[in-house]
Amino acid sequence: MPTVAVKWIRPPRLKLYDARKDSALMKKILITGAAGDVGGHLRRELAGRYELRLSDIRPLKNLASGEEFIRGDCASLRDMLRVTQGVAAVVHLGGFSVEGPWEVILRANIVGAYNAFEAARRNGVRRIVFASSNHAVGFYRRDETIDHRVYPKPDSRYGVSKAFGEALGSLYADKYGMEVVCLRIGNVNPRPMDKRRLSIWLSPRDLAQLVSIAIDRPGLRFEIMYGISGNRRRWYDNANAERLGYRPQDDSEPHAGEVLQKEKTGADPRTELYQGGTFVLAEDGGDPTRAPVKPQSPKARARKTKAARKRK
Ligand code: 15L
Repeated sequence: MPTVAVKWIRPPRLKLYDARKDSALMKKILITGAAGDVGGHLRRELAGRYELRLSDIRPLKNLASGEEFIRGDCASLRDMLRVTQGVAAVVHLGGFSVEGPWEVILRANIVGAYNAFEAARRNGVRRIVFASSNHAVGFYRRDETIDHRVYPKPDSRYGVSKAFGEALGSLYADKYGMEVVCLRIGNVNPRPMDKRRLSIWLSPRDLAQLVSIAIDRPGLRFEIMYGISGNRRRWYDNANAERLGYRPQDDSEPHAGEVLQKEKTGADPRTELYQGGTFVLAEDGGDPTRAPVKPQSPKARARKTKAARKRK
């Protein structure tokens, strides 16, 4: 039988597909409250992984490629309906981020959280990552280790608003089949700031890992994870986050020496007893390491915006 020479043509090398380079396949994610500190870290860490729609009551300049900005107030359902349109998931950071007067907490955090969930539901956005806080459980003592199943023990009106957001998430998951992940965030910072934060520190890259799990992990219904790094001094058993795939890369311990050396003594013993620290006593502010956040009435905000427009 005559032999036929078959020329071997090498098939073109298969390129591994990198969805991150193809914006058509990147998920579009909405981050509310994107102008805040946590939003800033998240934008940087998530750049290139998702298309980012950013929203805030404050204007946001210097957008990077892959980012768009739509101004919106989470206390307005109309605004929230506009900003949640056409996204794959919402990361709700918006609201007032420390203890404040009831009217402010009510508007920004209680009404704000409701609007975020309700607008997502009406627009068919199934997944929501809700930025809860360690202050939802701040009245647990520091000599206790708590996990995701404990009942809330808020240390402030702010903490109550976070427990409310978690409860809302549970309702929207059970009643409407939404997929909700609540992150009880400790303190996001490039480095831990004080003794309490050695226990609840969350590095920006660990934050991004948690948020990515919360956005991408299939088959979730309602979950609570603690937003902390792998701190040796933690007060939380974060087994639920680990079960969902979280492998923290950072631990506050290497910073402990420096932090403890700078720690001022003489704090009120009640703030030392509880995980929430100064929030357990605070009537305003709650976080002495932050510049006071001034609550603004809608009227004052409108005046400011008008003045800024005139200046342009
Ligand atoms: C929070 O929930 C606040 O948003 C943040 O500003 C810090 O105060 C943090 O808690 C904390 O407990 O350190």
